[in-house]
Amino acid sequence: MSRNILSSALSHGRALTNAIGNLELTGQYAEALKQLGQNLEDVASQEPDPALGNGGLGRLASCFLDSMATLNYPAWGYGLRYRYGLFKQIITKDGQEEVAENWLEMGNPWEIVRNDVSYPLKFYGKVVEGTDGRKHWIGGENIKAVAHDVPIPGYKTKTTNNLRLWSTTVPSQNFDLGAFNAGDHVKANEAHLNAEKICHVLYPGDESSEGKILRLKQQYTLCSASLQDIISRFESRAGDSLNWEDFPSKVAVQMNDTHPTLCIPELMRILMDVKGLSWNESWSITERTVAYTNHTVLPEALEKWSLDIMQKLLPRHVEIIERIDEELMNTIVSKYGTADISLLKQKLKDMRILDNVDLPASVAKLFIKPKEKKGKLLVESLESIAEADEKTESEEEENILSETTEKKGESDSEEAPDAEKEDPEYELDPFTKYDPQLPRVVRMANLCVVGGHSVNGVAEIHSEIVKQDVFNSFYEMWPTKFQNKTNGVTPRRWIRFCNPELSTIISKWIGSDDWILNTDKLAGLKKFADDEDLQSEWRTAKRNNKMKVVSLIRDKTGYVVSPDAMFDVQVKRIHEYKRQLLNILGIVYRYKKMKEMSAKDRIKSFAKRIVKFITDVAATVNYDPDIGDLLKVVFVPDYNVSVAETLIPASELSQHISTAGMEASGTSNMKFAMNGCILIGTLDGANVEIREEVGEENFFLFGAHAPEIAGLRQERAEGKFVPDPRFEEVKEYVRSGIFGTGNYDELMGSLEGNEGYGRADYFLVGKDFPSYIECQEKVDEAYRDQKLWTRMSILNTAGSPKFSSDRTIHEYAKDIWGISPVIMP
Ligand code: DL6
Repeated sequence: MSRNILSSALSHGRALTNAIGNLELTGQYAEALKQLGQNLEDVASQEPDPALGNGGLGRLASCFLDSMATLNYPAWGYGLRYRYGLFKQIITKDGQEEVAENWLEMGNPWEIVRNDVSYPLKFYGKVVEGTDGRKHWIGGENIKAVAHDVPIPGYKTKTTNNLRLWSTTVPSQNFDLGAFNAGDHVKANEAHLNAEKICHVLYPGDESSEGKILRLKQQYTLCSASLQDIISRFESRAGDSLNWEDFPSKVAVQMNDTHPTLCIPELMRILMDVKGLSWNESWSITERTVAYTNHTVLPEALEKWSLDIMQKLLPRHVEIIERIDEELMNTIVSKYGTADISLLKQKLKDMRILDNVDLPASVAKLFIKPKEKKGKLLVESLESIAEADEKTESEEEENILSETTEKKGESDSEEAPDAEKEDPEYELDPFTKYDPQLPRVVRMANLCVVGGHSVNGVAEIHSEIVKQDVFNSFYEMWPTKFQNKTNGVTPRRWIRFCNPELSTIISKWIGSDDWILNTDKLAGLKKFADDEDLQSEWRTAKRNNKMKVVSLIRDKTGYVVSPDAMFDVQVKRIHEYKRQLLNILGIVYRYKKMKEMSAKDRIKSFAKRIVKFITDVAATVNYDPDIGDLLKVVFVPDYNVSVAETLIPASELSQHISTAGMEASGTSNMKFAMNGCILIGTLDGANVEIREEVGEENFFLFGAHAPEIAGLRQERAEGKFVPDPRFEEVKEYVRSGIFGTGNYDELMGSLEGNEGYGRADYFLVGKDFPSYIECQEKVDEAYRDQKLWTRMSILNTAGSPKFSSDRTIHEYAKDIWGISPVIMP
């Protein structure tokens, strides 16, 4: 049995401290190093963070791998071995500079290169039908994927799972020796370069068509190599008793977002074209094997691939996708019938996998309408629809794709109705035809929902949005497919190892260190939340962690910050919906107010353009003698897991301030809460559940709620929004040039919807600004009362048991993969 997570990104962090921590050997290891004249911290800091991911998606996958090994689940991780990360970030006076992140420069001692485990892959070429009746994909570019294995040791267990990363090269016979010897060294190396560049960079730029092709090649490499590997293990274990029907009970493939969607047509291709199974057999196996986790509701982040590019690169997969799409359409027609033709049209538009691609004749002919007379459609009834309408709903659900498959033969033989020729009074609704002005695309998320047996969101509110909004038509069709799996983070890396001092205090007060495996025990801290001794130890640990951050900031930026100030932190990829702009404008507002106050009243306390704005504000505020230590702003460059491990334990307040309904979950919010940091946030993603768990009095809430957002946007678009004077004041202040010569007019304009500045404050910074700064005032007041603050901090840790990835993985294992732990003998 194996359960496999396929992820385009992984954010592992350093391996050494994690490995010795999970083996419970940290003390002995440090002692041994000491005898060699070294210290553990220095040695550990030599290890570069693997640059295999850049955000929450990849970090979640790494937490899952830790939990799967710790809980003894037989599971593998699969990913790509990128040579370079996204980029190394350098901050200059002009803003962000990006240079290649060469994390493999000194090699990687944690990987085992498995030259004995490699698989052939193909791109381009054509499809022919063989004499055996099977389709054969021939010709094209041949490459090979080579496995690199990274051990994932569990905590307090013998289980060590495997993370298999693929690199790409050419099959050895492809080296063009002739060209090389003839002196054409570039040509001789061309095939090598083409193959190897697939794994050169994490998320390569995809503005150009070369970039798009490269990304699609990456996705296919991940899917094909991993599936070939999984299948080869299944076959070798089955031996003589190989039965493909057993496949879904032995294997699960979890697609971490849509990047591995090609698993669906690739598994179909292998089962049909290589193993000789029928369409129906292959579909049934694929559908029961594959499951999909959605990680975003942003329409622009739901992947769409150009059908033309895909057709060139993966011709056989496009044939398979076309057929899945056609069968889906038949299913939709069967379910909705033709009584309400505009409903049927809407459902086809929502759910089709292919967008802007001709409807097949059998479906198109349902949309014949009288010429010129708009609105009313004449419906031609098909026998097959009448038959399907008689079926019960459950029969339909079970047979959804297999029954329509049998009808395909019939529909294939039908000629496209030429309405004009048959009757000049009638014409096909234009929506049935390809519009050459628009691209033809494959909607990967739709393919995932159709091909997977389970679809899950990553926090309760997000899973509701997935059902009620993003995939509502699919939810109506297959309600039981949809579920929620609230994210979690591993308490090993994210408390025990990154915050040893706090961990020791927790274990002392709870009476054991069982909480590392059973976070429910953290709730035992609640009864001591007001205990002065615990409070004092808790504050000392926080302060010691803050001292580490003082050094980190000095080393990375040159700024000297005071450990007496409140450490108020936002760590997130920069994106408009995460509203770093709201945060920095809040800071500008505070700065302005401080400048206006007498000294004794003061208390301590997009993409590139936003980075520049933040660093410009920092440069002004931090050198302002009127402000001194009362407010410091630091942009920590080149954020990664190791930086987070220092920053999070030291944070006192953290910002989770996305526009409600837009952050799928967030996982740093969980890490902060576990480490006794209090959250300021909107009712979004996992914030909602964190607030429920830690208690609403221990969470600083502000901002509009998700159901209000559409109405507020509408109000804004209609010019009915009246901005708060404090919001106007802060924008004016920025425009006055106080933060240097940078052009902030455009940035501020984007919050107003001035002509030329795009969407009118789509993320509602202006709307939430007053409640945000008022909430910050409540934060300041609470921080003045250090007893109250420490109590809130303790109750955040005590209220965070739910957010262990162990809980999340147990839920995936039970509800999606159907497996139990297997203890190593
Ligand atoms: O589920 C892990 C992580 C969530 O915590 C974040 O809320 C979500 O933004 C992130 N999603 C992605 C996918 N792409 N986008 N955008 O990274 O997943």
